[in-house]
Amino acid sequence: MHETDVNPGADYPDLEVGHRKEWAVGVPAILHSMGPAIREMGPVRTAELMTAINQKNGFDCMSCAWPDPGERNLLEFCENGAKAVTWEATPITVPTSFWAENSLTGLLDKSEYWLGMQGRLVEPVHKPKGADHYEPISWDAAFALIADRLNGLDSPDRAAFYTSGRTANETAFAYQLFVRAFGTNNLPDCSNMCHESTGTALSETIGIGKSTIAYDDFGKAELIIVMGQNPGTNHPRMLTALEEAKRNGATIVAVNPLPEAGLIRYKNPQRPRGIIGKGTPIADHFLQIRSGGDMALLQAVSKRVLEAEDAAPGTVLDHAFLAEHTLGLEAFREHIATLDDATVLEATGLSLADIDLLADLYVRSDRTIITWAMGLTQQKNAVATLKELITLLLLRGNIGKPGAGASPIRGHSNVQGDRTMGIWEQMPDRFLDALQREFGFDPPRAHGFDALQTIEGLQRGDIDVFFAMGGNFVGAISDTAAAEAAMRGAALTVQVSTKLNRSHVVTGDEALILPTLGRTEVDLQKGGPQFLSVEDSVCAVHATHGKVPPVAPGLLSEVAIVCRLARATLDPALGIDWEGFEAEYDVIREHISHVVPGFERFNDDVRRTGGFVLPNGPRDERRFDTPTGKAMITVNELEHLERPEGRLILQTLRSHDQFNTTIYSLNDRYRGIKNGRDVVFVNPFDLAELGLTDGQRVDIHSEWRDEPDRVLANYRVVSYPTARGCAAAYYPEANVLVPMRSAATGSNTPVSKAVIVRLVPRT
Ligand SMILES: Nc1nc2c(c(=O)[nH]1)N[C@H]1C(S)=C(S)[C@@H](COP(=O)(O)OP(=O)(O)OC[C@H]3O[C@@H](n4cnc5c(=O)[nH]c(N)nc54)[C@H](O)[C@@H]3O)O[C@H]1N2
Ligand SMILES: Nc1nc2c(c(=O)[nH]1)N[C@H]1C(S)=C(S)[C@@H](COP(=O)(O)OP(=O)(O)OC[C@H]3O[C@@H](n4cnc5c(=O)[nH]c(N)nc54)[C@H](O)[C@@H]3O)O[C@H]1N2
Ligand SMILES: [Mo]
Repeated sequence: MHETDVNPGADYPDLEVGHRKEWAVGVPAILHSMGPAIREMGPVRTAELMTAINQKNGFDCMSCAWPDPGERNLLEFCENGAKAVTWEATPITVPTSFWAENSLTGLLDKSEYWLGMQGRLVEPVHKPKGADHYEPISWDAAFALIADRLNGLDSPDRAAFYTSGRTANETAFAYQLFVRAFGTNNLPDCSNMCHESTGTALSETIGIGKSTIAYDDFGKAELIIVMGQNPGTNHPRMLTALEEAKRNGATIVAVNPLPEAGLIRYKNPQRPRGIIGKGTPIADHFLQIRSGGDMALLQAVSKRVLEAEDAAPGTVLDHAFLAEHTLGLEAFREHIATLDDATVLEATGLSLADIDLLADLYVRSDRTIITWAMGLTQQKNAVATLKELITLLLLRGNIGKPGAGASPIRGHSNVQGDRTMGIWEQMPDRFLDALQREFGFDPPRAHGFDALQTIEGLQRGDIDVFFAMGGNFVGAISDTAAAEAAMRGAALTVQVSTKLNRSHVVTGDEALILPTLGRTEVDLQKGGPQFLSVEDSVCAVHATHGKVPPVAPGLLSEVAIVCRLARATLDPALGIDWEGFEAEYDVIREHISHVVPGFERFNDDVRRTGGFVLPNGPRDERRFDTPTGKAMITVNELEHLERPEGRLILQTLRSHDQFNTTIYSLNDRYRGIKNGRDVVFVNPFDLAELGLTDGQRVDIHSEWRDEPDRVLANYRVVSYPTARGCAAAYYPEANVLVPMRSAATGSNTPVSKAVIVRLVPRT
């Protein structure tokens, strides 16, 4: 493989490595965030947008799925929210001349950063078969073309319809309806690469794949364990909630291979004390775990909980809860008794004192919340790890009581809502039955393809049409070279997008780009201005209203695109009122209220200030909708990564100035990186052991049986206090190191957080 094939623009001559920061957010961060906005958008548009983010009549910030507090600050956003808004609301647009001036071959050499910086997409464009350029096309011709190709397929299953998690509820519902009426369940989404392991583990154990807490529970917790998550960068407003919890007396423990800035210290920009001084130390305890060691840690803590109960019977376990609501305790007790401390120490890299401390804190706390994100979900053993996390909570009845619970922190701002609306390749029959009752057609029942299966389907030649509602599929999925080769095998690829990215330049024979409105923009339809809605990490649904005029005339909303495509493609005899949907989104909401539980009064509830919270069995009434009707305490064989001699465990993660595959700048301020992304963070003791030095240039090799090494060439080694034996590099560049077959057991999520690598000095 040619090393720059899939990582264009990866040369950073001005790379600087400075000191990492111990604190996060604070006033410098907010100032940082306003600079680019004011420069690009001017002070008036900036003020208009920044005062509308996450406000009651404003728009929902698209930077993450962190919930809004009941009481909102005037500026209810973070530095990274401001970056996301500026990135979308830029007045810069891609001119028509761009398409004639830039061939696809030329664009293949551009970085994600460069592509994103070209501005907003404003006209539909088409790349004909055999051509090396996109050229403008009318909306009607574009829809007619896609309809023609879809209806020409031998089977609807020869098309796949991807969704990225920014898509709002109403759009998602209309989109899955179109796809199922067309006849397939091939609905891969970004969640397959993200929190799928959470959905799988929680559905099996507690009967719902979502958080069991409400926002207010943070303020009531005695202990909060933050595992595998970097809130200072990815969910900055969570730090405010953690700070409040601390003020109320909570103890906070961070479990992470990296000492992430926000977890260590936080300066709250909303309060005077946050402006001066050193800020609040957030984590009381930091357990610097080895990558992939969480399953062992959770089992070890559960074992200690059971031992504490044996030492003082009746005082540690929540016996009433366990007897009434759970199954499986005895088998678990037997299994966990065999857990051996030596294996745990090896797997976690922690000391016995660390583990005893966490167990002691947990046994003493009556209300514990555990939060997590990608550090736990993107592991080979992710599903088993998360089942162990649930067991630990169940032992002391920490589900369905105030201040306690399991709290996956979602990534994309509506990734959770998209699932609620039916974006899933394996929606259960009760949803499909409801769809059938409401619309009178037979939805397909066979499960469709998830994200990795879609790439495999493309590789086998089983998929001809790939359609993406947002996102950057080839940029985000693992095994970049294989994914790109597969995508090139499609007959037609279609991207509905706000900005250019890699997925627009790696196309099928024929390709289309359909530009769309962003969340910040006013969405005017026949029925007047429309609003949309989203669901956050704690199952609260609220409206999002565009604020500024669209960046260009002629842009269609995502809803309009779905509705017009559906009208062009589907038999009108189906009788679905696509025209009505497009004119007035209340019509879509009315249908949702008949299909999706919890949305019965959707049109009223969504208009209430602050929206509404969806029902949640475990949280509301300790009801567990598993096949047994009980929460399941499971038995899982401990799995952990063996690290061969001379190798490191590499995780791929986000810098502070990126949103997934969107690169805002080449800096990662909290980690001390400037003007470059070609860095690999390694513990100084490991460097010494490997005979490497800080600043040295290396090739990162990932080794897989029966295939040549995968190589990420010419990276700068950065000596960094990560856990021993671990390393880190930025996603998406490092996707080349992860083969498709490296996926989590049970959820098929790419193992992005644990790649065994060898660092080879450049000569
Ligand atoms: N600004 C910004 N905000 C975002 C995003 C963004 O790219 N930029 N992305 C959004 C999306 S889609 C998502 S899913 C979320 C992602 O939010 P995060 O999950 O916080 O994102 P990552 O950068 O992948 O960070 C993973 C964290 O897990 C730790 N980790 C890695 N391996 C292990 C392990 O084995 N055990 C433990 N305990 N920890 C480990 C890493 O050190 C790191 O701190 O953020 C969302 N918000
Ligand atoms: N190695 C590695 N790989 C990973 C991860 C990792 O940690 N490591 N993380 C995984 C995770 S958690 C996720 S969620 C996926 C992300 O996968 P995706 O969701 O597919 O990727 P994004 O980079 O978020 O998509 C960005 C693109 O979305 C489009 N866009 C932005 N706003 C809108 C909008 O309002 N409407 C429409 N239609 N388009 C819009 C823009 O064109 C932009 O270029 O990546 C996964 N891949
Ligand atoms: Mo994500």
